[in-house]
Amino acid sequence: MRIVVLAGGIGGARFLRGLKAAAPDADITVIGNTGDDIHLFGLKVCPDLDTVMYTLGGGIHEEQGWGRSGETFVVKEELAAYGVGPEWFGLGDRDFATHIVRTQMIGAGYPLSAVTEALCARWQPGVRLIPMTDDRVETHVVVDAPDDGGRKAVHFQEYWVRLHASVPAHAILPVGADQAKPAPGVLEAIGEADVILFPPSNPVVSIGTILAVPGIREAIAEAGVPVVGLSPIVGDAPVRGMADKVLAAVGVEATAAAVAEHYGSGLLDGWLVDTVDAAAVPEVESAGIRCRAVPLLMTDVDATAQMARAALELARQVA
Ligand code: GDP
Ligand code: FO1
Ligand code: CA
Repeated sequence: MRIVVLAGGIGGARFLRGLKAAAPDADITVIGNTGDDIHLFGLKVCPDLDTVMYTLGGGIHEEQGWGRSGETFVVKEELAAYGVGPEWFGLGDRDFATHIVRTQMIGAGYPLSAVTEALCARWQPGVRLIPMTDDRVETHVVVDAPDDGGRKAVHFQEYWVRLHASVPAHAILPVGADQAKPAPGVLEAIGEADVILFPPSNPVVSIGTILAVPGIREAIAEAGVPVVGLSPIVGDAPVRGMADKVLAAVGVEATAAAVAEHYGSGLLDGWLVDTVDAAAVPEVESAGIRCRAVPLLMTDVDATAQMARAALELARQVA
């Protein structure tokens, strides 16, 4: 079975670990979000691709969910001693090596998709990980600019890591997405898929950004195979992160049903909500999306594998 998964960082990566356990023989292609990417200290950092690669490759900081296990921050401290920031972004020494290799290869002319493949040769994630695009896309968030009473756009990482998503987000801008092309292999994988899954990733700044690359949404809608998603919203709140804030910025309520309707029946065939949101099932079904309520907390790999099985079962039912 060929499965295509659109993934952000932590939610996508943890789901993939369960999917691999549930479908060990499946051929899994992951289309990763690169809208969170940021250039720092002359290096290209790809948080969501790295989170997937480290999580599936056994190098992730498990409790934190991002960054490397056994990490140290000597380089960051030394940069700070020179007065070189930003200090608010925690790049660790082990992680630095990944960004150095990536930046060096890009400088030598390799596209990000080829670089990601090379990095994965070390980590062996057990899936084919492809960035959504080789072109530069950066998610920016429009916030208030208190100094002049107006508004300004900040990089998504600045909104999330420096500002802790504690200021109102007025708009989410996937800068460069409209000019971006799907990376080699993306449309082919979608066209050859037996099933397409949306893990419980952020619907706006992870999956929404991938879908903003011209051609990807259309290819999924026209693939003619089941498209099944799992809600990142449980009990009217994100399990973690800022999905409620960025959903508000695009005018969508932070409920499992509203997220399904935001994707819409033109894209989604099936949707899983958590058992606490079972009351949302009729609303989702009346929007033309088959819906089931099952436990959706990724507390461990077994529980997550159970979620993946439920998604594949729903895919069979909507096929
Ligand atoms: P990020 O890039 O690290 O923010 O990760 P993703 O975009 O892949 O996923 C973030 C989303 O995962 C958030 O909106 C969370 O609510 C959701 N999430 C995290 N853990 C769980 C979980 O155990 N169950 C569910 N249903 N969603 C989760
Ligand atoms: N998240 C934080 O909350 N603080 C950090 O300092 C931070 C650094 C960082 C470095 C590398 C990396 O791959 C991820 C990092 N993250 C950090 C996580 C990152 O902001 C998030 O995973 C996402 O991009 C949000 O979706
Ligand atoms: Ca992310």
